[in-house]
Amino acid sequence: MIIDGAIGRHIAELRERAGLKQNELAKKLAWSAAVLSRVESGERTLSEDELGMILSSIGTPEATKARELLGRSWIILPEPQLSDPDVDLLWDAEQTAQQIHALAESPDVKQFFERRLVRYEGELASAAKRVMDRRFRAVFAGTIAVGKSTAICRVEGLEIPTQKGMPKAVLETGAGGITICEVHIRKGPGYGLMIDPCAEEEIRQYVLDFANFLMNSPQNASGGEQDESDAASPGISREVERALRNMTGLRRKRGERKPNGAVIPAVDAARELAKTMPDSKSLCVELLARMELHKRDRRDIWYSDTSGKAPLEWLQDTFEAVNNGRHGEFTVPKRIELALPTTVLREESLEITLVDTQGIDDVAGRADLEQHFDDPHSVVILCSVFNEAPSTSVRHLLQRAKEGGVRTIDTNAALLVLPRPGEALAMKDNGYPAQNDAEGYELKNEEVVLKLSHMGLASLPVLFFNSADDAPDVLRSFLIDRIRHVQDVQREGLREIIRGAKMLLLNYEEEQSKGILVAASRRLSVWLANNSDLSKMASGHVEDSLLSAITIAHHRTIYATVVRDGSWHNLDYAHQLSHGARRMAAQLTEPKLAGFRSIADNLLEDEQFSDAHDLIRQTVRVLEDGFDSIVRKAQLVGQSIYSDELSKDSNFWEECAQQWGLGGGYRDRINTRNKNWFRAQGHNEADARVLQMIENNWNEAIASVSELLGDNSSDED
Ligand SMILES: Nc1nc2c(ncn2[C@@H]2O[C@H](COP(=O)(O)OP(=O)(O)OP(=O)(O)O)[C@@H](O)[C@H]2O)c(=O)[nH]1
Ligand SMILES: [Mg+2]
Repeated sequence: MIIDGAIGRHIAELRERAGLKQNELAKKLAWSAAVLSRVESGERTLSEDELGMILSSIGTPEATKARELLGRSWIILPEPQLSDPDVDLLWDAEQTAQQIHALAESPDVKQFFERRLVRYEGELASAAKRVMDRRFRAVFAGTIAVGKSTAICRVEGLEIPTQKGMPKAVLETGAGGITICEVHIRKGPGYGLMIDPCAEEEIRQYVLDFANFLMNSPQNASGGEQDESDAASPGISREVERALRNMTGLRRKRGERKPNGAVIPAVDAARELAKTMPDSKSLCVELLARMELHKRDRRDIWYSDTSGKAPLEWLQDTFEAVNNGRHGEFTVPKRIELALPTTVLREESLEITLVDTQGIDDVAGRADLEQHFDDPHSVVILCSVFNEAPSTSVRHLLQRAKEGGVRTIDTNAALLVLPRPGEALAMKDNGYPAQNDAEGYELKNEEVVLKLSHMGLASLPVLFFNSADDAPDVLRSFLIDRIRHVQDVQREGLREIIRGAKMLLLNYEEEQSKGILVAASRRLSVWLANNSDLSKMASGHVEDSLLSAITIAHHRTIYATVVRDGSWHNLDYAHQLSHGARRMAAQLTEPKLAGFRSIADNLLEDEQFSDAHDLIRQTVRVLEDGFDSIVRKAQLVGQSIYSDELSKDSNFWEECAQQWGLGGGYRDRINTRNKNWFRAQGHNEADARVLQMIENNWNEAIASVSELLGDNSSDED
């Protein structure tokens, strides 16, 4: 076997840790130092014998261990790297999987065992894959201007010192509405930016909205609701409007008073241009022409020392230019990746990406934020201002995650409270002000825990972090601890499966424990038989989440989504329907899952069933997997109701669009139309489709559990 050059780095590490210089080891091997150097740099491959010689010449226990590791043959699981800290756990999983596989293949294995063996093999493979994956994301989400970008820059040292006050953050920060899209900070070959652009159609729609806004005077541009912020354009966030203005060169100039008293009035170049245009379509064409999108086709840019700037300064300038549409070669970004040559959070054993998100300006339930709750390798850091902690949008996101059946909130979410100087000291204890920040945090923490416990989330980890004063290590340790905790839970999940699989291998030989299996199976089967029917329970409607989102959304947000036929990231019909469907699924099946778990827990606490513990745990996992897959499928059904039917109903969208400008009650008019659509003849089956899917899949999940129990519970021996 020829060993891949990638081993070279590992050899160099082992040699260095053994205190040997390259030439010393080369001498022991009777090789030239040049050959060893090529091996270590990965340029020269090795035979198995040569590798064995190198490792025994290094001679440390670590090198002996590496030799042992290299002797292992991985058949079922992918081979982990030698330096993988979980290499022994994974090997245990591999060996167990090999035994399980061999037994499942043997001709005289009983069917009941075979089903469980096949299941174990699949469980081992997927849990091992999860443990092996070291790519984690820490996603910062929260209201605009809460300080997400500032905190990320603090923790990662992406700061440029200033003469006084806070250092300047590399990611642009400001008074809110700054970060234009999701920004991923990760390790790369150097300092650089890569962008995923917005689709042309999306940009065209932004420009059209902007043009419509410019053609109408601010007074006419409202949905009839009185609001002091009506001077803003609907459909485009502040971040995007700023980028469009910069790309078209149509800026606003503030009014000015000269020292001689003369007043120069404010000028909005975009409005001036609009005055010369016959209608918004022509204006839209003119704006698009000015943007010169064909020239904005660059997708990445890298630092070179010829720029004459220090790397962080260059990164800051370039990021700001791209984030504001001021860089002539870049278009409106949908996602920016910011590469650093250094290891993120200085954690060599992990590949961490820090994700900065666009601040929540209105509806918190956005697909781009909520998708992260479903990723087992993401920790969602919910950011809140101090005084409102946990803020409404954070509570809203947590509430929706709970009702959507996310089972990993406790492990994969955390609350980050971002106090500004002085806020903690303003806290009072029995009327007396806090003596110091720590005491202020403690007092606030009591309030936070109380609010979280009302939501059933009292154990959610909380950190108070003042980006201006606190050491970055505090936040770094918190983030690493969160990730480590997720890893521990994933490892424990794998261990549980290995233990169970080993027990099954043992039980297979020891038929005498069968009586216990029969008794345990019977109890579980009786419960399943009594709980398979979901149909009698109320579950709400698929449109419920959409209706409540519209109730709380700003009328401009609603207008913007309606003119985009419901497809807009700030208030997305498809996403709200997905969530509505998912909520129905969780509402129907979660209590059942909890019921099954409590029966299982009773049996697990009972020592007389100890021989059946692996069977009981395996059935719980099967039902949990079934539950997870039901909520995800429900989401897809919700999505398809939008994409297959609602999005195509042009009359509906036209009617909704016409509701703008008809005076007060805009939200109600839209929601009446939403309700009517779902209650109208022919659309009525939306709920039925979701319910049918839930029922079928729940029955399938129950059937999978029963199959594992089957032969035992019916076998009267
Ligand atoms: N004094 C002080 N100011 C802070 C602190 N954290 C953030 N700020 C300021 O608050 C403002 C908003 O911070 P950002 O980091 O831009 O907030 P954000 O959450 O990224 O905002 P968006 O990207 O617009 O959603 C900036 O002016 C920061 O300088 C802090 O701990 N202390
Ligand atoms: Mg920001």
